[in-house]
Amino acid sequence: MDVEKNYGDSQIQVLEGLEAVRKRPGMYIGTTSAKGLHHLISEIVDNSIDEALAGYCKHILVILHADGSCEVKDDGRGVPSGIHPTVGKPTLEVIYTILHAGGKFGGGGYKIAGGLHGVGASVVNALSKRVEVRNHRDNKGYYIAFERGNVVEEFRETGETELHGLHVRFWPDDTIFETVEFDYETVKTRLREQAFLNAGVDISITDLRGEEEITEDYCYEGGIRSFVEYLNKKKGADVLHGDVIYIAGEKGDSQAEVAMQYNDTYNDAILSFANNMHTIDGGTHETGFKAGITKVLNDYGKKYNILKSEEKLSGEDVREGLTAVISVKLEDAQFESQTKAKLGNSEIRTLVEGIVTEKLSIYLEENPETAKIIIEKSITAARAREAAKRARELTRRKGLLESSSLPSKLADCNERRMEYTELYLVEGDSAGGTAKDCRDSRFQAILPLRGKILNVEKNRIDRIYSSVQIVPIILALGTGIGSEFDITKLRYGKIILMADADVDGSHIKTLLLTFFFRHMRPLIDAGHIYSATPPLYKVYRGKQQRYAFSDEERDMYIEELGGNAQAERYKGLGEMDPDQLWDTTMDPEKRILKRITVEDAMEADALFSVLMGDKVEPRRDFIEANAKYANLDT
Ligand code: 28F
Repeated sequence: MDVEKNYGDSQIQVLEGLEAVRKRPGMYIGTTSAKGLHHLISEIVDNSIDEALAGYCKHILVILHADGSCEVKDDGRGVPSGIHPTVGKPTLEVIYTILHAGGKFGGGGYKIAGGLHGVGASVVNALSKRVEVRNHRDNKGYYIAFERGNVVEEFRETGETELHGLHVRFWPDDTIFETVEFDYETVKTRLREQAFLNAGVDISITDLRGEEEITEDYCYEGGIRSFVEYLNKKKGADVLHGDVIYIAGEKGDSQAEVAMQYNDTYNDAILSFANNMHTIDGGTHETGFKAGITKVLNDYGKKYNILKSEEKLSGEDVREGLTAVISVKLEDAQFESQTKAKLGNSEIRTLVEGIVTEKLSIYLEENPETAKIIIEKSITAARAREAAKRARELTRRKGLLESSSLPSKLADCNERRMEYTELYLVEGDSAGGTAKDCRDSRFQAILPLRGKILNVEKNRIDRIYSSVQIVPIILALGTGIGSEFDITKLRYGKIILMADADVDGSHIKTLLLTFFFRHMRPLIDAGHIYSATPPLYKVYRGKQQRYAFSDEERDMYIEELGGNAQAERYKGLGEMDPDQLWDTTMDPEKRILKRITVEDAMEADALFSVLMGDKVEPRRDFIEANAKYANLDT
């Protein structure tokens, strides 16, 4: 860094003509598509950012002018104003007309922290119809203009000024680019990204092309921490821990920083950058980061016995719901892959993995609450993944799920058209028997589920797939499961969970919902899953009777029937006789069905962890919260 502080006019490197750039633009900016066009802005802005990183520039303004040009202004020191000793021309002219070796796409080095200000400026000049440069330094203004890379207005002093910094306005060459129209959103996104990556640098964009002037301003003191917060907010996700975890370190000339925060979704969003360039294809910095967090979380889980000895978190597990930004700065960055968007420097993997391993461990030790949240999220992911794997294996098991036979306990209905049919999943053989007796067999099918309930609290989800309760359901629905799941094969329009209104009933519903959510999610999304609502009380006086679905209703009926009206609590479905069950719970004319909805994936993510967690209360709340009153037969 120090070397670049005060270099004079003599340090410009290898010289080359600009014709090469106009002949083969792709070599220098990758493409002449819209992407290449926008790259021009980045090339200029990058120079301002270098000046900001050197500590001399705080504001960068980007203006999209109505005439199609783009102007970039910074408030740095401005370019040294003298004559370049070896070239014998003004330094500003040298920077804009002589191609520097080692451009990004020509192979070789990179400018950041390397003190190569101005790389890229000549490329922009070569590919622009016109470029005007206004330099402000030591209270004097200077001006020079170019067309297609050639000087058209000689370098001159323009008088006194209070300004400092460089202003560059360029008109991209429409004989080179497929389009010369800048896209506001593209520019804005890129600039905001740069503001995140360079903490404290204030970057604004102004669009003067429309009827109304638009200006947006980006400056983040938090840098990539703010980037992570922004990404999570944009997702609409709830974060699992308040603070963004921030890790930074350096070795030799290389610096690395990482910001990370978990949210309640299933997906990860890991963005990586090398020298402020987005490395879409990842590379060594990303690999190092992933290896680091996997190791740290496994070690932590083992150390505190949160992970059982046979359990191991995979990379995927520890990344579920993770939003992270990795930014490295290095000299001599090597880019691989077709798009040159993959970092290849192997020393960076070591650096990033090293700092993550060391500093994330420390962070977790110092923040045990956050640590617990993260590790539990990862364990949930691991178990779900394991369960999914078993589900797939299960489908492969011939003669079980692939068989076209229906489960023996199923009392099917006559109607074959799915839209008209209902399948009642009934807790317990005795209630199942009652339901079979009273149902309308034209369209109502009954599948009793074994009495003894698999306790989701105490059983890993993989047990569910071999469970005597679940397999018959899969067979009855006809859809298959896992990768073979096919909703068009669904045999019933409504799948109605009918369980007692007690804790056991709640458990079996939880189990079923967990299962549907994870492996037959489209059934929930399409509104096929319902919950029946059996009454809580029978209120009677003589021959008159009422069914109450709440305590309030019970009290109301007691009053209504008057005198010595009695209320009797139904402890289970099995206590009702067939007529009562039909009247209260199964008759489409009278029953209350609650449709189970999953509001959106985000919300469901969080709810699922609740379902899989150790606490019974939130799990029960889930069922209640997600059972919406649905109108009959809608
Ligand atoms: C709108 C684009 O390009 N800003 C720039 C500087 C500052 C220096 C510099 C640039 C000098 C000899 C190369 C000033 N004082 N914005 C920009 N700001 N280039 S480009 O120096 C270039 C070197 O060879 C600068 C002291 N050192 C450097």
